[in-house]
Amino acid sequence: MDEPLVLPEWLLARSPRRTFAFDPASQCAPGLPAFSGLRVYTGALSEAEAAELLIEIERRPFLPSQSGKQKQHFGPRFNFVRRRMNVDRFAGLPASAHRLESRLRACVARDRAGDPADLARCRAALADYATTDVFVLRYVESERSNLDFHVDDLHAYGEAILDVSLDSDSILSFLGPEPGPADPGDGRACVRVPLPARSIAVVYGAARFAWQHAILASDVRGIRTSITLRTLAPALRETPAGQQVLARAAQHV
Ligand SMILES: O=C(O)CCC(=O)C(=O)O
Repeated sequence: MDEPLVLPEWLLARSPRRTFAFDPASQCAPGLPAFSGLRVYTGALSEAEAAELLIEIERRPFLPSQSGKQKQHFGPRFNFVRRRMNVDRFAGLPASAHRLESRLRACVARDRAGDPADLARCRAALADYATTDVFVLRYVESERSNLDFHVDDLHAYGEAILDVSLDSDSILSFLGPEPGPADPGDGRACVRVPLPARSIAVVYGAARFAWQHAILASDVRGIRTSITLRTLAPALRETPAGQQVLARAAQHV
């Protein structure tokens, strides 16, 4: 984005002195070594590839979603509160999901940046990953669409989460855990991660499990379309329903 990484006032009030920028060249937040578990690959898709994905997305209907967003979903449905999975209406994934997974894997295979232990953790998370769930989200600036801070459900989904940005630049904000007694008075750290159009990000490790993430309404310019790819949690994969999900995820719709 052209503008500096400015935090909205309510977030600044929560974390007055603890806001850090993520640097994709070194795959870390240089001011905050404790933040780990995120890699962003800028330019991972060509303009033609992003345009083709958007055309494919436009052919399918969007449904209204929370916080002014619209969505398309492919995968089993979850009742997160009751920890129930329903496979009935899951027929398969768009073929592009597997291509995006392969592209991310190729980026990670070439990656030499940052802390080798963090890179090893990323590779381990991907060794245990096969896309079973695709969420297309559309954000509209004039609707003040946003994604509230959350951790992706741990019972439903495995470690690695892949996030593809298609048509506009945005920022993914991460909010750290409450500081412990040894770290009093500083508030929660916030890491601001630029997600340019045509980038693919992968979240794992601490960023996946210990930090919450969000897309703030003030970080949406025009229309933003993202594709989030997830895998079934390991414990679910071993169940008969999980096996069905894996088999259906290999089918194309
Ligand atoms: O829209 C995005 O880029 C992020 C989506 C996401 O992280 C989520 O749905 O949990």
